[in-house]
Amino acid sequence: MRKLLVVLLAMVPMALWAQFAPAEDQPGTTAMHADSSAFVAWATGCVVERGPMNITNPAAGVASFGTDEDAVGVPGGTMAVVSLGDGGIATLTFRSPICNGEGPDFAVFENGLKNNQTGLWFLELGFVEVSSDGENFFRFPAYCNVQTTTQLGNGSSVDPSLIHNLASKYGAMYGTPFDLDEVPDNPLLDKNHVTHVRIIDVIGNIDPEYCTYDCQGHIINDPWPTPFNSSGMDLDAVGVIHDVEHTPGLGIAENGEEMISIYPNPAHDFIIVETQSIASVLGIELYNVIGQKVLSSTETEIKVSGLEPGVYFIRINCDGIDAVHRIFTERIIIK
Ligand SMILES: [Ca+2]
Ligand SMILES: [Ca+2]
Ligand SMILES: [Ca+2]
Repeated sequence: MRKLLVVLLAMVPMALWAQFAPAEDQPGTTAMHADSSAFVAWATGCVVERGPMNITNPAAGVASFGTDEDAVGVPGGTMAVVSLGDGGIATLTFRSPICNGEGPDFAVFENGLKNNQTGLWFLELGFVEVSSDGENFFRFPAYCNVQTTTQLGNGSSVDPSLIHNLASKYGAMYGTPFDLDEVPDNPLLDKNHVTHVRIIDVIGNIDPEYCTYDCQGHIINDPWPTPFNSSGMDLDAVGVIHDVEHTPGLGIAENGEEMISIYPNPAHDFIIVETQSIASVLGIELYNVIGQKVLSSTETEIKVSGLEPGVYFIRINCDGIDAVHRIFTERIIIK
């Protein structure tokens, strides 16, 4: 009886943690194989800003395994990757912008490895951010419920079900899916026109001086140090599930015209929002470049002569005649 109680008590902390989808070889996984027919395109461009091999010893130099090209196109597997180093950043671009369809919209591939002794996985995690203008990036709320008392070392393994919304949750050739619905709405992000995906290596050191945090404020414990040329997250590919090119009708009315047109742009005294096949405009808002709302209206003719000249974003919230709710964001200049 006492033994049972001990076992039950030991399970309590586990029950407090939200558990997420399990490893790719378990039922209920969300892992997506590289050959999945769900992928309609792959990243066409990648620029990596390498991080140090060891953030506590930058003089030793940066990660150097692979090249930016290794993250472009289809996944190549374990060795066809670019290593980011501690805190390194990869910014990927696409021929057609990613849009927010039903379920996951893209997936990130890394070269995680199963440890057959522990049954757990060696994973080098990365934060994932998206942008619809290449300037303002928005992070997927990341969860990592791995313990934070003992530093995971190189080669250590963890249970992927403790991890959510971090790249490299799964092993080589299996993508980790990301659903744009999970990024909090922001007027500076058009989820139906995502042009950039950014992956940022989770440093993994649990020392508060160097650590990184998940969205709950938990330190992310990730294998560290990895003081060699393949340091940090090893990016293989980014696969697109929903993009504008493969989603006919997104923002286009039945007669082939854009559903929203905004003019004049640049504007001086007023902006006119013209709609096509829109049942109702629920609201129009104008934001400055730092995301402050400067104006809101339900009129489609908006007086802007009182605003400081500069770059703004107009956000139009509406229902189409097809009963689909849409948000359009456009950059406008006020002179
Ligand atoms: Ca989606
Ligand atoms: Ca790392
Ligand atoms: Ca690595």
